[in-house]
Amino acid sequence: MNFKGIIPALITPFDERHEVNYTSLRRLVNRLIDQGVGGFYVCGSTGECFLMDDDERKQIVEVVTEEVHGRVGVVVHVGSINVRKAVEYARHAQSCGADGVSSVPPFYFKFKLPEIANYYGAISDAVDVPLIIYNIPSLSGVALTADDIPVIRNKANVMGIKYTSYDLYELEKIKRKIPDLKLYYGHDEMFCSALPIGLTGAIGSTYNVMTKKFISIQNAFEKGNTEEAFRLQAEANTVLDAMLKGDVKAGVKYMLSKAGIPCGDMRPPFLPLSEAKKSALDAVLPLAD
Ligand code: MN9
Repeated sequence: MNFKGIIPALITPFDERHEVNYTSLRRLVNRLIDQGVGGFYVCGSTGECFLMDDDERKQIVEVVTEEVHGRVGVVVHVGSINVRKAVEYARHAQSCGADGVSSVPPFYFKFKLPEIANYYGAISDAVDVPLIIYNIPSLSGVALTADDIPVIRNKANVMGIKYTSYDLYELEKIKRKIPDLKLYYGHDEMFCSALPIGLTGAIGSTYNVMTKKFISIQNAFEKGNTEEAFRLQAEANTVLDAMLKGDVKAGVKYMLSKAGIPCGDMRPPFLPLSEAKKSALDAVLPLAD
């Protein structure tokens, strides 16, 4: 699967009425491919998936796969606490030509590991494309460990993990104990710190907008120029610091809108970005390029 390097967790552009802006979505996809992204992660938390109608989630996948047209890999997040919905989204993603599917573990009811494994098994059984586990304990409330993943793998065709946690010790354990599992790191602000563990790629919100910066970080690291890689990461993190004062996704949308791709605000109940937070972002914007 052609899915590696810097991979945006695609934001969902909205218009003034919070309806999906498909024109901006298509433009964003093309701009990001031109900038050198190594794939797209569609309808994830950054894409506000849990605030979308079923039809919208599907239409976004249809538009993105059509626009990408095989130029890079597309993985669709199909997560839903309702496994029947997750299976439906997965089948639909495959029918659109997606290269893989991904999901957060089922949440809210505090499911046990065998239940989580069955959830992934049901998705995997429904499609031929491989699965990427989405581990994001800060939002899902479920922290999957190196010991948990083989249990899930007994039930599902898991090729990788999107790992959005600051716990790099656990990530190293995953690498050591499951060497054939592809690692996609998910915290943009620690990309450089996670790289030496051996990543296939990184999937994150700010790769929608600080794309070139993060590709440069990866290139510097691969050339052995760690100092330069961390210097660039520090610049990116100055922007991320300002973004993390609000919602990162709102900051990404604001920056893209300023760059000529109108993305609107996040969907309610998220509040729009305050003027103060916009000004704080404006002040550090030159460091984003
Ligand atoms: O998975 C994103 N995580 C969340 C990706 O949305 C919670 C990241 O890209 C973060 O937005 C970013 C800031 O913490 O690293």
